[in-house]
Amino acid sequence: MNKSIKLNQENLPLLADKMIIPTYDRSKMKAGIVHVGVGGFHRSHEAYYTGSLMNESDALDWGICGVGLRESDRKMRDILKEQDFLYTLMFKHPDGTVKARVIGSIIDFMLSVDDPMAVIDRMAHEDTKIVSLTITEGGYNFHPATGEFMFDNPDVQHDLAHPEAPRLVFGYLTAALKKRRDSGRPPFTVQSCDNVQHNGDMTKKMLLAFAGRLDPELAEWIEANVCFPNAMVDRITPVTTASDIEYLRTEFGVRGAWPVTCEPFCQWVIEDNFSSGRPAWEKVGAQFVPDVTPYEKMKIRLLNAGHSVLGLLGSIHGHETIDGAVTDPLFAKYLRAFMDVEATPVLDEVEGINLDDYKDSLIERFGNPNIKDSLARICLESSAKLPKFLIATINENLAAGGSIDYATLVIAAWCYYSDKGLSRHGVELDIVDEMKDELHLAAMGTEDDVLSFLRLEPIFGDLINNERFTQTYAAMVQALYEDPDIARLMTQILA
Ligand code: CS2
Repeated sequence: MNKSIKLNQENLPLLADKMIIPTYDRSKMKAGIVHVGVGGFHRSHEAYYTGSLMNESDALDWGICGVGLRESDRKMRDILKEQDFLYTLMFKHPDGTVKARVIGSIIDFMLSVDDPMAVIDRMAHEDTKIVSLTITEGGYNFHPATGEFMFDNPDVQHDLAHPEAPRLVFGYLTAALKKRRDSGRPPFTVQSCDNVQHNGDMTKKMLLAFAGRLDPELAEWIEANVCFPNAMVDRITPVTTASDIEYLRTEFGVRGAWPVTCEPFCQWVIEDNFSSGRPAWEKVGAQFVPDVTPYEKMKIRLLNAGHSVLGLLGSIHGHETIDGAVTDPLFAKYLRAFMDVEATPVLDEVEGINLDDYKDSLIERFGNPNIKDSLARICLESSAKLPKFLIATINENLAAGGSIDYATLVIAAWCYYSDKGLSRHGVELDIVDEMKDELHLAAMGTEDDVLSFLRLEPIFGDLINNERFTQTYAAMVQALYEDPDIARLMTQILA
């Protein structure tokens, strides 16, 4: 293909024979949704569902205005703006087929660092019916062990002192809801799209804690009037690479500066609890259920935890991607055993889902050779992920007298990883974690005090007081420090 077409509104008709494009009149769209955190996942999930709905029915009032709360979001804003907020989503099938479509549901993007009041006004605007969030597990600012809002976070202190120019999402939600209440406007729904169990309840709890400190009456109004639907979100979305951009240009003839790639699978299970209406996402595959609890627990404890098992053990072994790890027979066997022996016994029944089939499908999805999901992405911010994904399973098995070996090895591996930052071959691992320094410090003490890592109370709570756990952990961590051949330890546990 010698001539590529730049992705923008004007050129859209030229792309119609290459991929699905928005067929609706984008000039008539309103921003019914303000979304905080426009990363790859939002673009492969909520924005995808919303764009699909617009192609199928009249939903033009549900356009999305993106919001970035960090300076680092500027690049995404600039690129999307340059493309009239259009981008390409490429679906990578396991057989090598790649399908693409242009998503047109995003119509604007604001950076709070440029103009915080403009973001508050946008959320308070009468067109806005939903404020949705993809702010990652760490963005909720809850103490991993106690689940309470962390007021000692310096950004929270800043936001309490400067409610008109906040840094964190809770400051924006509070200021915007205050405006709505004061002007007699109905509230928007606050919809979390993160991998946090009971993500709606968690968002509500955190927001009420923050707003309550600032204005207790407002907090009461929020509690009585604002809806926070819980939801389970799922679509594996690796980090976009330079070769994805190149692929889009050479295979589809499209010049897009920041496409998103994802797996074909997609799931969104939502509690139908919205204060000011919602898009008919069920028309394009979302499921509305009365109680999302069993779905989200199943997903977090099997998929996300499964990812972390492969991520940490695989990094030490020297694997680089999820498909690379899961097609290694030892890792596949270990993952399945972790799921069957430790994760499943503490799960509830999920209506309409056969857990064996679900686990089979996860292993198939992980094995998709075209996704190339890096272990570095999976291990990103482990301190915000593992307490809910994995440590919760250990705690429940300790209480029930169940097996803990498979998950405990992952904690021992996490200690080694945080301490040495190296694979067993001595290859340096790129660790990105808000708590990187604390993790490193705690792990570093292991050679003198074998339980040193577990003294990180915000992560492990009182696990250190459980003798069965500490004995299992100590033996594993000692063996790993003597010889980081993780495969040997995995084989022993499987035996
Ligand atoms: C991953 C998730 O970040 C992680 O640890 O497990 O991003 C995962 O890919 C998504 O939740 C899939 O829906």
